Amino acid sequence: MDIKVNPNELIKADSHYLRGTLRESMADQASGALSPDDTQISKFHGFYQQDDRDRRLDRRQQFLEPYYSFMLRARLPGGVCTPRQWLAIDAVGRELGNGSIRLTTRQTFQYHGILKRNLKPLIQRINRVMIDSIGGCGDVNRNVLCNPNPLSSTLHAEVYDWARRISEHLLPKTRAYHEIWLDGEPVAGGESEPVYGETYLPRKFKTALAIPPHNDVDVYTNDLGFVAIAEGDELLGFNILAGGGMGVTHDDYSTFPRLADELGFIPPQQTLAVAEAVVSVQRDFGDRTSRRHARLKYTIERMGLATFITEVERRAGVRFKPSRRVRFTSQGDRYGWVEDERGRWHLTLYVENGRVADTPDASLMSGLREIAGIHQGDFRITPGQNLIVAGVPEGQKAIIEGIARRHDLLAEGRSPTRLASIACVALPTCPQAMAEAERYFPDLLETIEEIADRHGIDRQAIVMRMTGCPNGCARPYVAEIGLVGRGPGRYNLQLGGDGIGLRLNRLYRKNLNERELLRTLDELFRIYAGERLPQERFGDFAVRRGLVKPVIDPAEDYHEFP
Ligand code: SRM
Ligand code: SF4
Repeated sequence: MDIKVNPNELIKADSHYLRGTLRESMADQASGALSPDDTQISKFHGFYQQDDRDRRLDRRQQFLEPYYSFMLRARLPGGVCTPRQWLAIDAVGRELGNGSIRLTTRQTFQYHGILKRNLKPLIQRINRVMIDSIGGCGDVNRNVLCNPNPLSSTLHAEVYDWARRISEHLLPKTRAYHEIWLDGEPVAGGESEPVYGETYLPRKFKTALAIPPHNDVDVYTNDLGFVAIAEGDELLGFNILAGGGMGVTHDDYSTFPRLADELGFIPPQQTLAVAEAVVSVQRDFGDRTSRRHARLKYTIERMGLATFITEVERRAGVRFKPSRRVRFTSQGDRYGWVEDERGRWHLTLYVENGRVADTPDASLMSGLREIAGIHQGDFRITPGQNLIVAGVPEGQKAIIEGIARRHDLLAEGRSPTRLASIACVALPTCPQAMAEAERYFPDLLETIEEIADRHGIDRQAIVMRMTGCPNGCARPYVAEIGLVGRGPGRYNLQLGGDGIGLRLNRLYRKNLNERELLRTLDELFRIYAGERLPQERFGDFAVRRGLVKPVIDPAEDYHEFP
């Protein structure tokens, strides 16, 4: 039988380990774009070609090519960077990007609006402060998540170190990035990719490390998860999870979000071997014909969990022990000051939907620059698109808090639901967006807050997440309320997450416009306010009240209506 591989597989195979014709594309001054094949290869180097969707029609009417620019995503394991690095990130965003920095749901930052001619200088500038964008995007392991807010500094440091080591271990080994962007010497002789091979993975691959009881990294939504098991400060090992993922295609019942399965427990020294084995099983068994079905979650569904585990054990040379018991209690960021065991302080700031910019109404970018100018610890980007000023000595607390207050970076004064909520980028840069998210969600939330207030539930945090399409970049399928873009001004309403990221929500109403959505939420909040049990979360209520059924097997019944 003649099985057709996806065209992306041929592009990767022909790219000479991710070089493609990027040099030629970059040298072509007649267009602001890359060649079509290079737009695929560029993702492995950390950037996407985009065009400003607000300007599409205007450009077409003027017979001009779309207004092309690039989004670049850095690699920043665990979201950690130094004040010196932040100052460079900030300067580059102002000088070579669109004047803003976007903190992402995977603890790194993106620049938007980079013109083709500015890509190379930009990559060189961030490289000077030891930041790269290798594998920021593309069919490889992406930025590795790690709980960013330490209470136990020793345990946290150890787990973060594993996040860094996994990220390094799973980096592509090709020298293409260094040659093309950093003017490195071409490699003499042949190259190889010991982990990935020359066609890399069938699809993107995501890894996260969680430190219970906080599930701020939404560990179950990743292809590969490590849940730290500790006794006091001592890291005993990890429970390993595999097969999580969010992306769905509207009305395609063969696609579904999925929470990861537990494979078992391993001691720390087996971490890299297991990570590599999971990646290699996905490399060899993942679907290379349909990108829609190529993530590890579908590979596990096809192979069966038991066969998958046996294959991972064989390749890693390990035997999983039974998973240890863990308890997660929260999914979001812990705002404000937290003190760790060494008496150092960590301040989680609020950055609405992760957009760091100076606008007529706000001066977040200037505020963070001012903090970076005096801060002696480091910064940590959170999986909730916020920023932690970490490792502040007692003597500097008041100064840093003063600057944060002046620039409206503190959480105080915001509703608990707003603080628990996130939205993806969507329009105008995201080519996949069907509806608004980042630009629209803050205003919509204002009306939702008024409704919550009217029903007396305004002190209750509800984890709410909005995306402009079903790809799930703000992880909306593990929110108590998910709003998933379907068309201009229209959203699917998902209900029933548990607020800690251990339960998928389910479609409640399809394709609502703003009026319908607000009316539906008004009615739901009224019932919730009247019938909830003491301390009962909104998502739990939605399930108990039978508004939606819990998802038992996503492959079987995710798309079923209540
Ligand atoms: Fe995402 C594609 C933005 C986290 C699932 N995502 C995109 C693209 C690159 C659009 C595209 O294909 O051209 C978006 C760029 C928009 C822009 O203009 O910046 C985009 N994704 C983002 C970010 C910036 C959202 C945010 O507001 O923070 C996040 C960057 C993460 C990072 O730093 O690496 C982001 N994306 C996620 C997550 C959440 C996570 O990983 O924890 C998911 C769901 C988890 C998952 O992968 O299953 C996610 N993004 C997707 C998908 C669907 C994948 C799938 O399996 O179906 C796509 C589309 C694709 O891959 O074809 C996508
Ligand atoms: Fe774009 Fe969709 Fe991701 Fe939002 S969820 S950033 S609209 S791909």
